[in-house]
Amino acid sequence: KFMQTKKVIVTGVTGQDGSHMIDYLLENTEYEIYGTIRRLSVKNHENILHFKNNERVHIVDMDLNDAHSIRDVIISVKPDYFINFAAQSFVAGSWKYPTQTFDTDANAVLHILESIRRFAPECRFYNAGSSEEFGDVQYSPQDEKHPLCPQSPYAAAKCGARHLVRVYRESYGLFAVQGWLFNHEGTKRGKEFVTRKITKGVARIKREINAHMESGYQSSVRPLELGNLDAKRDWSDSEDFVEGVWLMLNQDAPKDYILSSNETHSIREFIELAFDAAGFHDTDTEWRGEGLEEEYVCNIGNKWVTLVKINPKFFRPAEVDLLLGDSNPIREELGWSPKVSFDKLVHKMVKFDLDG
Ligand code: G4F
Repeated sequence: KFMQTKKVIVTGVTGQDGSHMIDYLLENTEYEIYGTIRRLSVKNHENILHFKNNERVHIVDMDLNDAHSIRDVIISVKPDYFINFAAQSFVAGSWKYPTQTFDTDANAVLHILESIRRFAPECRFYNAGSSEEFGDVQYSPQDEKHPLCPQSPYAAAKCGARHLVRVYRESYGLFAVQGWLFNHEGTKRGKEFVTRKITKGVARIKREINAHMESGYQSSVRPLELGNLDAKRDWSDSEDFVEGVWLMLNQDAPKDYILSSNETHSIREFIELAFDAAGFHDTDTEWRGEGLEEEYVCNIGNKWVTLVKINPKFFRPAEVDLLLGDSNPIREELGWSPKVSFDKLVHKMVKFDLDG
């Protein structure tokens, strides 16, 4: 008997996670994939170019801020899975665009849930939840029972979406889950996020120094400007996480899980490791000064060059000081395990930016 192949809608495919999710589905399933994109005046298709012409991938127009467009896509595709990675995901930006953030990260989730309930009630739904929801953390490591203490409009929107997902699951029996994803990075990460900003900055500085060394002139290296270096994050590789998301979607009964590395590192440590990966050895580098005057410097040819300095413009109105996840439940219950360590992740990102 003819078995119709399953259909998966993935939103946010021009971003890091959506792009990796499509790669994962192409490699590990035979399903038809519908990647939704929002029309922009300037195309941002860099992360979808490699699968854009694959016959199993259909790129469709959909705008999360337009409930009609969500409904139309769900009615016409009749998906078996709907994976929502699209979001205003930059925490700092959420103070500048709080309404747009709430519309995209919370109200849009309500529109998706309503359309699934009405037109595709068997569809399994995943919404991208965030460790930012734990915010002002009460204890470490954070587990699935940790209270929601959002510190930004972004995190508040994600908490709103989490409640909606649970309410729709309990009210209508939808298979709807929302993981708590701790920070996840990689070579497709946007350059406004701190990890990519650092690895791109390291590569630029390395090139500038090399150029100056060749010309015998070293004075105009432009330092990398950052905000709060004391914050600690639990960083993983985004490619490891899309597998965890797929496991969550295919468990027997819907349950929300944490995805994390179970390690935490400060921004300062990320900086040190990234410069080290580019050949700036710790014997030549050091931190100097305090507070706004703090700098990371390097001795090059008996001359101290500033690599990193503080710019208060990157401080946030409220900060999440420490994130450290406990992802043991998904490891034990669904057999998920990350493959890329913190060290490997930093090396991979630096190498990519040095080569690029
Ligand atoms: O890289 P970030 O911008 O990521 P943040 O705010 O932790 O959020 C990311 O992870 C969340 C999961 O935990 C996701 F939900 C969210 O969508 C996003 O993917 O900032 C990390 C830390 C912050 O403490 C920030 O204050 O780095 C600090 N930081 C210091 N200087 C900086 C900078 N962050 C950025 N973006 N730029 C700086 O110059």
